Amino acid sequence: MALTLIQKILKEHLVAGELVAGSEIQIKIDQTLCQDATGTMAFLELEAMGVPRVKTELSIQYVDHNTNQMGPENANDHLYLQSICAAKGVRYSRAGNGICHQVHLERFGVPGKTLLGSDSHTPTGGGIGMLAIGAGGLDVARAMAGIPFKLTCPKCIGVRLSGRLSPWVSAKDVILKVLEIMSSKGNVGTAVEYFGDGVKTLSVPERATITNMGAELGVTSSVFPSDEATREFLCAEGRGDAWRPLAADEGAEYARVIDIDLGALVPLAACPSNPANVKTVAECAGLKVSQVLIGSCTNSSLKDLRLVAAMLDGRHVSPDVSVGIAPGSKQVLMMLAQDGSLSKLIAAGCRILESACGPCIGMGFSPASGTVSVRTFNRNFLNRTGTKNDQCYLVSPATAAATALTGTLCDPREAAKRFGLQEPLWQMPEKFLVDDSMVLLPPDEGTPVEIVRKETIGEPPHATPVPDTLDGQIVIKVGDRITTDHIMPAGANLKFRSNIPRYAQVVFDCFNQPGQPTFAQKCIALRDAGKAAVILAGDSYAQGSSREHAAICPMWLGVRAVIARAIERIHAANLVNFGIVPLNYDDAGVYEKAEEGDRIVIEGIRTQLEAGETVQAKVIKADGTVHTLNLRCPLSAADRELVLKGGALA
Ligand code: MIC
Ligand code: SF4
Repeated sequence: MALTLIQKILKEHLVAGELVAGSEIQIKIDQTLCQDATGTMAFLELEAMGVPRVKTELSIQYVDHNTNQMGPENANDHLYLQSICAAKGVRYSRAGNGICHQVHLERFGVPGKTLLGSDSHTPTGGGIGMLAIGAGGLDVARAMAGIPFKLTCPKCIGVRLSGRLSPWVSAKDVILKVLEIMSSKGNVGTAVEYFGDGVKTLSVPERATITNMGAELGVTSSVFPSDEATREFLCAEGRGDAWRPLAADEGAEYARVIDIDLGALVPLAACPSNPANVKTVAECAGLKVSQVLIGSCTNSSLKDLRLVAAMLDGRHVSPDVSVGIAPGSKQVLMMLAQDGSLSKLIAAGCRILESACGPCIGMGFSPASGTVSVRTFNRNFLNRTGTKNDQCYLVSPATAAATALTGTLCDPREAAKRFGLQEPLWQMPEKFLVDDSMVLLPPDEGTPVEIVRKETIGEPPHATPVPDTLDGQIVIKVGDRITTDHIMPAGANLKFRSNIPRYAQVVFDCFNQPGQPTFAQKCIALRDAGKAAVILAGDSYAQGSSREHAAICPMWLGVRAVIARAIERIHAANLVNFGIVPLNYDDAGVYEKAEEGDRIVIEGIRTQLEAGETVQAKVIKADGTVHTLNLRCPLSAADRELVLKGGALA
């Protein structure tokens, strides 16, 4: 049978199950990556599992998220991570070396290999033909321990690219188009594969922008074939021996094919506050902008930043706009410095940030109240910038540079006319500047290593078994497309990632009202009374990040079930890992019948889940009225057993 590229890689790594879309399979993981904001918990979990040394071909820990906050927490995390990596046989990429996905693509990714990362944008690796998947920290810890990764065999969607991008239109516009077509919800259980004549016109950095933002579709992964362009990129990185050609079989069948003529695309923007809320830049043109930020794992490659430098060369950014640039890696920053692009950017008035996630995760650069921020990033979820009711637009580097020059959201083709710009030709460097001195190799096995555990490094908590009857309260009722940024805010709170009791205080903070008990306080009151807390949500619950804290912290507060129309893949797995029962409903009446504050009772929840997927719950109103809710636990028998035990760590 003719296989898609994703099916081929899955087949090579299959450990259990059958390659039938929708069924549960287990695959061998070749490489893992962690970043610091999820990594401390992943390594604490690995320690709790009693694993002496990792069993993968390559495991690496990056420090790119929590790099520069006030207080000792970030630096304490770094010390713990550096020492635990040395002890467990893991490479350690120091702060300043760059954003995990950019560095991994440059230095470690290998076509045809599997990569599991504790970050939702891990699929960036699909740009060189890897099957790269984002997961919660505990799943990555299990993979480091050599345990196969469990997933639903995805249904493959093919995106057939034809033609060639027109001047000033870029890879970001391609993925924004795909987001417009596929939207950011309803794609759980699918994966995207790019094919067609247009593929060869895209370089690896462009492909990586596209696979990176596949995370916003909510798909399991996105993959490009590995071809001449891939070989050229790997050779320029001095890693030509990692290359092998890979493509789908002739005649491979996709569940759906989306056709995109690259030549017909125009500059696009994702408008507030969802990456799939796409309009043409021309439609938004003229909007006054106060801030332009260029960087993030989506658009911080040498290609992207050289283009920006060329557009700003000899010009100055608008006096009304503050422009920040965060190069994706030390390699990118050094090459920009070497070829003079960096001084062009500085001369134009750009503020140069370190090679890290920075403002993408709310680390500074929050825009002024009520003003528009234009970013080359991948997420514009409400308040993610750190400013309440922010208005954040996601665009390509070319659109961002045009906006920086004019002070209004601007189509780069218009800016080109106005400033007499020519789109610079991108030529893959023959050799990238390779310097891996910021990646520390672990010492040989058996070398004694002292683990540095300062007072801000806590213990990973685990849940108790699910009780026979769940008796509790619906503590919060939220709508559709709740993101993990709503559940577990990052930014200023990100430094509490290694301290669960502290971080748990801000669960659902954006819904807390002044003078009213917070979500955390309500849950703790219930927990103290021996009652369970339950979350009720609409469609596509927990979009976005892989952060398992969105499960661990609610678990610590006593949340025992999440009832939602649908739950995103990574979060559903995180809930199971931490003993929270994920429950779905098909009938919209369920959402209507239950309100915040209602009592909820699931009698015999254990017996119900042991028997199958169907779960019946009762909602009891203050006046005594009772409604029955027909729910579904969308898990395999093994996962139902796991969640009943209190999750994987328990
Ligand atoms: C994000 O972009 O939201 C993050 C921060 O990289 C997260 C990981 C985290 O919350 O630590 C992600 O995308 O998984
Ligand atoms: Fe970092 Fe932003 Fe990428 Fe997340 S999306 S890994 S915060 S750059």
